[in-house]
Amino acid sequence: MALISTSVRVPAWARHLGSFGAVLGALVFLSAAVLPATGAPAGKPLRIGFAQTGAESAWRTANTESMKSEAARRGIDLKFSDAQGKQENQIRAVRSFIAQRVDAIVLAPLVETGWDPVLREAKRARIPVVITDRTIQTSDESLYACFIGSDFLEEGRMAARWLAKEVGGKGRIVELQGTPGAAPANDRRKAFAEGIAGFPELKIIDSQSGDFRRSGGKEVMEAFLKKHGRTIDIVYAHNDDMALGAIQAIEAAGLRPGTDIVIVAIDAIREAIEAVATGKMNRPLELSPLFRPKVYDTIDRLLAGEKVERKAYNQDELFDRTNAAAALPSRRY
Ligand code: GYE
Repeated sequence: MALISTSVRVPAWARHLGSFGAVLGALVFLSAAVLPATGAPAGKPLRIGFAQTGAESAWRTANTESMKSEAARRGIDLKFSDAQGKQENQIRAVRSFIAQRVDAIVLAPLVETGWDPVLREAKRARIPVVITDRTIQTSDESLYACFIGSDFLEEGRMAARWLAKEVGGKGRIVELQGTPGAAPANDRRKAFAEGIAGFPELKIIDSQSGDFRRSGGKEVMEAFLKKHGRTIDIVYAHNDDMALGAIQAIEAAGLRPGTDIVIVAIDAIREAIEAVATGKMNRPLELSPLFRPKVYDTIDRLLAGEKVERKAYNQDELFDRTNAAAALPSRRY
């Protein structure tokens, strides 16, 4: 899988800081003498606020854990906020980080829209915001420093490509969507639909949100099974947790997941790779890895006045029955 990245350029937020740029420049100059490698003033830990979406999935829990442990390892004072799946909580968290005058803010935006006002407040306070994991839609790209995460469109395309080949371009699909309005739900849906468009006999017969949760995947799958019975050939789930919930529903209905119903999902959490290895989910998964060290490295560079990539995409991997078992021993989440 190709690593996609845009060319390196001055972050837009830095270009708009005006006279602050000069101050930043002076600080950078001084930093050689008085600042440690992190970019924080000598003796003072870097203070970073992290506004997390919630704890909806195993991927998310691993993501939180990775951000926290890496912060501890680096001696960063991480202010962590769990928004419990509510955008208003995340906005409130960002506001509180601004009030605390943190050095930088990391935001994993629950949904794509509605961030401009609070990002404007952060910009006014001259606090760089790194958007991680999920993308946003904004009318002003200068409101955040950079994005680090996965390419969800590419994931949707990969899933479609693999599936079309595996089932010979034929089958009735039910789709378990992620959280409504979230970038991974929007993009994985769109790219997958486009990817299968060239196969007239490969059809999405139903599609509903399971909110990226295991319980959601189970409930929606139960409803799909009730409605469509044995006419379902394929489950396309926007994440593993929903697929694992769907597996429970399929087994409860007396069907064999992975055999009677093909299951394609995204994330590659340990349990899903195990399911692939045992044939219950004998379908590939695309991986959104633990990429947190990259976030802190990027913040260090931003605070040191260095250029960073505007959009840095992680590399996704594909798992199927040929490589799932081998991947398990080194799997950390
Ligand atoms: O796929 C899902 C999580 O934004 C990439 O959010 C992330 C998604 C991931 O809850 O499991």
